[in-house]
Amino acid sequence: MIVIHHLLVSQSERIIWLMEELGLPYDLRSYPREPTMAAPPIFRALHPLGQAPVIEDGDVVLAETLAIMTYILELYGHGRLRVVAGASGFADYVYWFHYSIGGLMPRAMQHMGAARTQAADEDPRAAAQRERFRWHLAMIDARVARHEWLAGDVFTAADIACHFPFGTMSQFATLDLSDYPGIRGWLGRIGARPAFQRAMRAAGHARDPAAHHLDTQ
Ligand SMILES: N[C@@H](CCC(=O)N[C@@H](CS)C(=O)NCC(=O)O)C(=O)O
Repeated sequence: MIVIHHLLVSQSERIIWLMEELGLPYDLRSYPREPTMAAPPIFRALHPLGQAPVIEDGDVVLAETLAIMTYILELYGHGRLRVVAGASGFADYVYWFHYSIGGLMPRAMQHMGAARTQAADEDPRAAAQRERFRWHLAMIDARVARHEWLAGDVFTAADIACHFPFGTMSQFATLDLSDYPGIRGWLGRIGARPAFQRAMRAAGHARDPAAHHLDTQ
């Protein structure tokens, strides 16, 4: 059985969610952060970079969210939660899946860092960063306003991969989605998924971590 090493309140919840969506069993080991917010030493013992998530599957020890998700989907997904090569929507699936951590996460981290800095308001570089982040929000909003899910009509791992900045991460920085009804609708559709609800409970959340965006609808 796959062991998921989960750092509480972190990106590793995506892996729990993926397993719940696939209906696969897993052995969940959850750890709180250190007082410095770092992951505890077990993560460094598992992988040189010492970050979550990490999974173990027999002899395989694997880090890096999208690597883990790809590994699970390819080995155990039986074609579910992804668009196979050649099928309609394949390019969209590949784009949104990889955009999640290649494009969105760095921007969202920057946004979170800037939102915490008081000087950010007067700093023209911070204003430019905010503007850039709005391009991302507008792009995602347009996509999920026109399509039910990021890859098109079908929920995929791309939705799981892109959700984190709008859920758990957005609890720690101001993220006003009032101008983005498409994103709020998408968050609502995700929040209604039983597998998502089970996963968030297992990950340690008392409620949907994106619920604060939906309260304002
Ligand atoms: N690119 C990595 C990033 C992993 C990462 O930043 N993990 C954070 C949790 S959100 C972490 O372990 N933070 C604690 C630390 O760095 O000590 C991935 O997508 O898996």
